[in-house]
Amino acid sequence: FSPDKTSVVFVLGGPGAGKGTQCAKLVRDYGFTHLSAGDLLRAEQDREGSEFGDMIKEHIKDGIIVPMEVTVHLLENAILDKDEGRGRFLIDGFPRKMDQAVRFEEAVCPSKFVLFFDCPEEILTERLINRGKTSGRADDNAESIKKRFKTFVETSVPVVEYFDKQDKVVKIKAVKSPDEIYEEVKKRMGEKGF
Ligand code: UP5
Ligand code: MG
Repeated sequence: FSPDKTSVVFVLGGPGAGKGTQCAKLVRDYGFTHLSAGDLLRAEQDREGSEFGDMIKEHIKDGIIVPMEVTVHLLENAILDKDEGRGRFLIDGFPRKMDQAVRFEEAVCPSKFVLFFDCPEEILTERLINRGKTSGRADDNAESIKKRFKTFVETSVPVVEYFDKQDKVVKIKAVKSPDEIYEEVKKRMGEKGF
């Protein structure tokens, strides 16, 4: 693994903004390796013998951010594990707190840019309540969704602003259909040289 030969793109946006949905399309068309911080945390939570299982579970249900050491460690391992020489990673749902952003870029790899999916809270709530009927996710219920939004506004939006000051944010309106949004994503990826 060599940071010089690696392209890391952070994918951010409120809960339900379509990060996972758009990442799947980018994996198909651009050969990215997709790493969702939330998925890695849920897998660690369920891993037999994990010392962090209960802690992760509580944090996810309350929509608050798991201490960064745990998440950065999981991401770093996944990057080393899945580095198949293509060197393109989408890091989905991370960093969502300033300390994570600084630590990851110092200790693992600086990001090329940030894809930020922007969508009003009412629409996101509707998507998540809807998904909650079948997702089995412990945080797809009205109470957890409210807490996830609070964390997003108070803790994660400042991260987007931090990258915006570095001119690294590609902001995409995420209200239309997944395919329409993806057309815009492809256009903006092209402008970034992909
Ligand atoms: N959908 C998607 N796009 C649509 C569109 N354009 N129109 C209509 N419907 C659309 O999509 C969500 C739902 O909407 C799906 O049903 C989809 O079909 C539909 P999805 O693509 O899953 O959106 P995504 O942005 O990925 O939503 P997700 O719920 O995964 O976002 P969160 O950011 O809330 O969840 P995540 O898994 O990243 O994090 C969960 C928790 O983990 C956090 O709350 C936190 O407690 C913890 N966490 C940390 O502690 N640290 C981290 O670094 C990361 C996570
Ligand atoms: Mg997701």
